[in-house]
Amino acid sequence: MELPGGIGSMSFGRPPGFILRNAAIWLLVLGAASPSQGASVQASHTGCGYSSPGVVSVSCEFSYEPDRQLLALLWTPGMPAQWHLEDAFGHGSPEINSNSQEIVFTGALTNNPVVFEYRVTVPPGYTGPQPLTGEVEYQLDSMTNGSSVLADPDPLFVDSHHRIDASASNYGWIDPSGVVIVAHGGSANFDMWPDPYYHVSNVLVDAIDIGSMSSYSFTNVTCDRTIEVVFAENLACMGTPEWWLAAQGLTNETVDFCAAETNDVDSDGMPAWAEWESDTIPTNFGSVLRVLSVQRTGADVRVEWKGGTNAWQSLETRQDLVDTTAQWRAIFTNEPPTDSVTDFLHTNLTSPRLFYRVKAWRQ
Ligand SMILES: [Ca+2]
Repeated sequence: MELPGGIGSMSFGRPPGFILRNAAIWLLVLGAASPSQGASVQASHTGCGYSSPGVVSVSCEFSYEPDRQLLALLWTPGMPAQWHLEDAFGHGSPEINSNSQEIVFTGALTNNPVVFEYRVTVPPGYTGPQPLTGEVEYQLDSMTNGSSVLADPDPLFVDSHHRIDASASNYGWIDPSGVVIVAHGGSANFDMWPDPYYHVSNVLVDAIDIGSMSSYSFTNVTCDRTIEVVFAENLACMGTPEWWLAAQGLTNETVDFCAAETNDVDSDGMPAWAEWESDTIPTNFGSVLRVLSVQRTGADVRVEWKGGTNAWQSLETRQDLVDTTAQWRAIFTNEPPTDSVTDFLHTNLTSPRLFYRVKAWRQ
């Protein structure tokens, strides 16, 4: 092993002539040689896939305690036989050393983390997952001897094929769905199909929202990928869900959704959009949000009303309808599921006159 120039005092704990065949054993030997140096370092590498023949790129990162100086670094990739370490570039001017086995750093190691990339040529005939390892020797200024870590993950698997995980929220589907296998560098197209009265709200590719679309194509796939489609309900002009208007039979070929939501087909005084908000039936005159009675007994008032069962309700009161500075004030909030008939006792009243109203809404 040759170390980079300028650090001749560096001394690794590996006995001279020790031949590394098993990374776990090597780590054990070094750990015994440097038991209490207390360095906090982390090495990691990422790579996705390869074609055969072709090239695989591996991104590497080595980080250490921020108040330390990195004196030396040596990165030894492990890879399938016949795979060839080609070149490297990044922080510290990494180069492939003369034995084509190790990456040495010929420049100043002033970055923390040290970030670099190396490339490996893959000969013909390889398919499927292949392991890559990274054995990292280093010395910080706080250490009398060098030490080592294995790059995480150990091993890193790269693959000639990749998977695209395709999934959909409720109210639609994506085609194809589930796990789709794609060759390295290949393509795959996905179509989004919302249920009736729904639309594509968001498409997330690798968990990043890229907006709304009816299809999406991956090209030059070099890593595992994900795609997820989220559907949302279509809303008429005033916010009433189209599926609800259709389910209530309020639309036909001549009535569009925005007209349907303003109609009051059961003549109960509530247009369809208000019946949606209060969860009452827009085709049933008796199903409507309405105050049934207001009864005063001494200083108490009992208010009774009817409505739906799956909307929020609040009972509000006000002393004066003319005075614009007077505000409606909520005295009771009814959280769904509610009873279809509710009453509330307003107690210890001193005002000679009070008005009440009931409000309903969906969340
Ligand atoms: Ca009704």
